[in-house]
Amino acid sequence: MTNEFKSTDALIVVDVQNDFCEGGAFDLQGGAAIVKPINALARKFQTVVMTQDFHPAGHSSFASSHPGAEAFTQIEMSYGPQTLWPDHCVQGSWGAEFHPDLDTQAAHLIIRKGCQTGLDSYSAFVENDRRTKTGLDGYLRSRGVTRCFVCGIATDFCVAWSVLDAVDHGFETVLLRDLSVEIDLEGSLQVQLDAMSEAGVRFLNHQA
Ligand code: VGL
Ligand code: ZN
Repeated sequence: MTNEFKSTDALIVVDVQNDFCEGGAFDLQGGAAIVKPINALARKFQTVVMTQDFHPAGHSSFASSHPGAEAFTQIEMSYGPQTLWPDHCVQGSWGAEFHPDLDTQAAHLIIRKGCQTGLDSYSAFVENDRRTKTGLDGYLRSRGVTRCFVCGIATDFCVAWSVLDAVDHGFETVLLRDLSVEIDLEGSLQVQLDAMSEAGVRFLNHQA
């Protein structure tokens, strides 16, 4: 992989937070391993954006907020289907903090998402009602960014939704495949890899 990134390139680091890594609410294996390579990569970009999943307690995406409902099942919200999750990334909790080894000082912008009780947000660009914007599109455009490199957690949820929205917003988009970690819920990883591939996303292995 080339070491030369352009001033029109941005790195978007999605949800590298304790709850998505080993020992957190999702306890995904492989989370910790992507942190140091992401730090090294971030130093090469002139625009680095990190996202932070940041829910109030009692968030509507938590199974615990819906009596009788189980995590990893789907319900219908006013804005469409919503997967229910274990309680995670609660504002002020350890799980919501970035992984302790993530070099957050490399970030020019940190976007917090999923902050409204009744609305989840996977994408770094638009929340799950597909109308509420995070402002990232305008931020990137005003810095002259034309290409987005995306990595982080989870490949098949927040990373994929961010990647597909980056394409929708007109950015050339690259998924850093080996710097992303998946949840893989009932085949969701393959579904999203196919969707990204169909959308014209380039897959890149950073360590190759
Ligand atoms: C995520 C499920 C719930 C993610 C966030 O970062 O992919 N997944 N909240
Ligand atoms: Zn969440």
